[in-house]
Amino acid sequence: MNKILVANRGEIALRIMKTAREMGIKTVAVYSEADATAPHVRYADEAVCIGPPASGESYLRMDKLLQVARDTNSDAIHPGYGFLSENPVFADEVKQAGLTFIGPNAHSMRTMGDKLSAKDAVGKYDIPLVPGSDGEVTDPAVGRAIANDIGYPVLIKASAGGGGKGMRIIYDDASFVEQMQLAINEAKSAFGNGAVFVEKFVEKPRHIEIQVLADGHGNVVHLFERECSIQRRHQKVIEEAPSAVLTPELRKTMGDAAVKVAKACDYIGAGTVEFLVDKHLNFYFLEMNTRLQVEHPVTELITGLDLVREQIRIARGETLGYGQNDIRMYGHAIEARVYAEDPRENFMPSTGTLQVYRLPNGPGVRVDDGFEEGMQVPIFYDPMLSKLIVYAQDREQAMDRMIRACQEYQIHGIQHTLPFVSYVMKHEAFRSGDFDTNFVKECFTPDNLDVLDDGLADDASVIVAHLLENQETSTNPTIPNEQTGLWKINRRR
Ligand code: MV4
Repeated sequence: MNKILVANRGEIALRIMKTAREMGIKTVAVYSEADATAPHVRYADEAVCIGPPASGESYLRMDKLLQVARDTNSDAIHPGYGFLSENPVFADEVKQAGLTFIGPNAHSMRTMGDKLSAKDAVGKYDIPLVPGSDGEVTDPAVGRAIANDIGYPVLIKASAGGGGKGMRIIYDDASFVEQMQLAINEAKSAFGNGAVFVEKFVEKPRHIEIQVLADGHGNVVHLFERECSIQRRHQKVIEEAPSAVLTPELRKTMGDAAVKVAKACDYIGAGTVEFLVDKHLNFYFLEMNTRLQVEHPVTELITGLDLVREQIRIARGETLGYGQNDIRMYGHAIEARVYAEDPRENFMPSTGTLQVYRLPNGPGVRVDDGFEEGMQVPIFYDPMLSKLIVYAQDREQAMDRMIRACQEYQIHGIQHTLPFVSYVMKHEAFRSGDFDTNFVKECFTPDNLDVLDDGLADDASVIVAHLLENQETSTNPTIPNEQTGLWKINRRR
């Protein structure tokens, strides 16, 4: 493999290119007109514009991506996450064009992309599933009987849904039939597939996922878990490894189950098996993500493996070269997704220019990002600015390190979620490890931020003072920076 086309943008495009470069492999960036000045474009050995800003006219255009791959003599395509990463048609077309798709085969994507076929595939193995219907339910009377059997509340899920889309919770028998009809109609219009199934609603679950790696020679291992329960509206905000609640025994049991899930769909590459874990630590298979995930760095930090390197090695046909017993985990890693969103305004997307953008650094701090000071944050894509990842000996030190890194990280010009991250790191429920997927809903209101993040008021006053000072001498206000010394003089922390 001599040249990889990276069919993505932002932090993940850069992340992939960095490993490719270490491996002596050339990279090709593709970019939309909105990303012409983006770091991933400059980092690549070659870069080709593939169209207007809208994803549908650029990053999602299979024909253009394949054309660029041919024109540049690329021999492989890495899809990153999102966009075309879990599209089986794209995986097949890449292969038909004589290129290597750095990811699983289309069969695995199809099996896991449909929730019913996923449950069907893993049901043949000894993997715990949430109690519910055995397959699709079309007759509301049948669904109602199942619901009464397993007990309310129940969830109706669309087979073609996922990531929280196409779910409907039902609390009582009286509303079941009507709700199920609505769920079917919704699934038909949203996904073009009306297939639904019934599951017991697991209340206050934790979301714990297992990273797996499978080579093309039948070797499958797991790389332990990531705890991803801190999320809002099905968007993860904080992920960590290991989970504060898994015992070594449960870790092994869930890891073994995840390996079986991978085998159930003939998986090849890096994948993630999602489980729900209830308050009694019962776990249930939920779905499998057939891509490299946003939160992969926490696994890299506790295992010492480079997941992109493993993906590339597997795609080249190499064997893993190690077994389950060779893989160890050390220390504790936490990732915070930094979004261009205002945590004080119900996480509304915030747009603008990164007028000040200074990274934290020092022991145990990693930032994966795709922005630089002075850049506009484009409105066309995901509002994630960066991933702030910390690593330390244990969970306590990792949380303290995250708080320190949040203080060092300077982002001005747009609203962002760093104050929220600090808040979570100081919260008793998070510190003790006693939290679930309802944490944000139950434990966070915007009022919390101002009390705990005393640095923000300082930041605001420094900026206002500086702008006022500047107005007297210039019509062109500058931004406070290290040269002015203002940060150091005025800040208490
Ligand atoms: C559930 C559940 C409770 N019981 N299934 C949400 C996304 C999709 N992957 C499945 N999801 C859930 N399925 C049963 N039977 C609760 C959720 C859920 C959730 C799961 C993982 C992470 C965050 C979540 C937030 C709300 C609901």
